[in-house]
Amino acid sequence: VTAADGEPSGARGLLRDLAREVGDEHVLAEPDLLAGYTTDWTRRYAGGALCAVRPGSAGQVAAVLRACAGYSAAVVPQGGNTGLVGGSVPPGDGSRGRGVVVLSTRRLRDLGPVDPLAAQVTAGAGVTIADLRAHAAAAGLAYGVNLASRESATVGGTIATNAGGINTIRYGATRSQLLGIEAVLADGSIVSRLSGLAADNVGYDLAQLLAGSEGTLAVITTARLRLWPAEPAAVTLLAGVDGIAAAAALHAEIRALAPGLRAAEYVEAAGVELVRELTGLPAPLSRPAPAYLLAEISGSADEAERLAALPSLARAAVAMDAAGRAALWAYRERHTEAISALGIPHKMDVAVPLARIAAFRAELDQAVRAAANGAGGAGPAPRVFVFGHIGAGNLHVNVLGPDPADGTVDEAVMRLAAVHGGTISAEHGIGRAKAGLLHLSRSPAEIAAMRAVKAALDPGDLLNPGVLLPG
Ligand code: FAD
Ligand code: 2HG
Ligand code: ZN
Repeated sequence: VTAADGEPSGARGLLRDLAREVGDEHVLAEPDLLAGYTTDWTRRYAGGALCAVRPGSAGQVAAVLRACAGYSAAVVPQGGNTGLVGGSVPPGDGSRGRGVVVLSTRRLRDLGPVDPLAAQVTAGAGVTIADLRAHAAAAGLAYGVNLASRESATVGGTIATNAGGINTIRYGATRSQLLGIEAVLADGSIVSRLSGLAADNVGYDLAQLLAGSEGTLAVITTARLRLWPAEPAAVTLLAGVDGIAAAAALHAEIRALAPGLRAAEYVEAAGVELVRELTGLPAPLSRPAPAYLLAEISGSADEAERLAALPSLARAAVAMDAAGRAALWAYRERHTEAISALGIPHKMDVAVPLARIAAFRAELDQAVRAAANGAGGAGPAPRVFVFGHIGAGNLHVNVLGPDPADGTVDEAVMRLAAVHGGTISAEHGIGRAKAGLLHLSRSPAEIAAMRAVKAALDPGDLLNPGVLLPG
């Protein structure tokens, strides 16, 4: 291991100790090896690190945390590095003179046999969601979380962010799948409860405390997860609608008819056009619409036929086979990639009550324009893309144009969501991106309680300092 220049004192000693614990080949300090660990998926967040370390067991994670604590180095836990709020990479402004170590969980890939009696499985933190889903499917069961980053996002990362995704309306977010956890606390102690008992009522629920903790309380190493009966999709449909109010109403109409509704997603014409430019896909419908509702229903063929006959679905593309369904999903799932191909976006992930979603959308463009101008945005008008999980009231607002380093537009969108009774984070979490705006969605008493938990479990501020809680 070669230490880089300009590193804090003690760095060489820490690199040596880490190599002794996990093996030289799992301590990456050379800039070209380190680069993939220090910049996030969006390219908006990046920072320097002493090294990335890749422990291969909970015991090695504990040894890494003890070594880092001994040198007062900060630790940034990282799974698939698909997080969208800057929480999986080191801070851009350094860590107040502390060295930073990225702790990658990607080697923690044990995947136990599916327990068909309990419908549960035990999975290492580094297992990807795609691998977990395939493993469950091979046993005739399903994992409840599904998201476009499935090939890279990990079990540990999705627990740490309490990830949502396209099936949240049916199965809940990641915390609803979580039955037990093994994790390493900042002092190196290992807490482990992986029995998966459906009835176990003994005190504080540490697994649930870690769901959504964003790497600030512990490093998750293994999880016991709930599985669901597999429900083959009966139909996927993409319906043209006149706007967001119509999309919300159509989703409610479908839900009333089809209890197996498991995805209700929203896209707009601008985003669909962008996806088409990237992918070469044809227009989804013969007559373009200003917006679209993408719905997926599991159930019987009868149900699918009843739905297809709905007059409000006259303007819909309907697919019942896997290839046709995947083609419709591409219009929705390739938004993130298509937007990133144009530049570094400002990404907001708000939710508002469905009753307020049309009012929020109506005020959004003007709020973004005013904020961009207020920030001295003499450049081109900001481009606003809105899409998301409308069944959960969750809208992704992506803005291209304003300087990625300027948070004025981000704050304006989050304030607008708060004014409409919404939240600043529906599923991506707070990370570094929104820590300063926590007060828009949590009261001073709630923030004080969160700080007390953090101080009790991590008194030395070892784990992900600056993430989730404002510094
Ligand atoms: P990382 O990005 O590596 O880390 C995320 C956070 O978790 C960081 O704060 C990190 O410190 C912490 N962390 C990671 N592993 C651990 C661990 N083992 N122990 C403790 N802390 C840990 N998110 C959604 O919610 N819904 C979506 O539909 C969705 N779609 C996406 C689509 C695309 C194309 C992309 C790029 C991202 C999407 N995301 C979505 C965001 C992202 O995939 C999720 O936040 C995911 O949960 C991150 O998992 P990860 O393994 O990549 O974690
Ligand atoms: C999605 O639902 C993800 O596709 C990503 O949560 C959202 O790119 C985004 O802003
Ligand atoms: Zn999403």
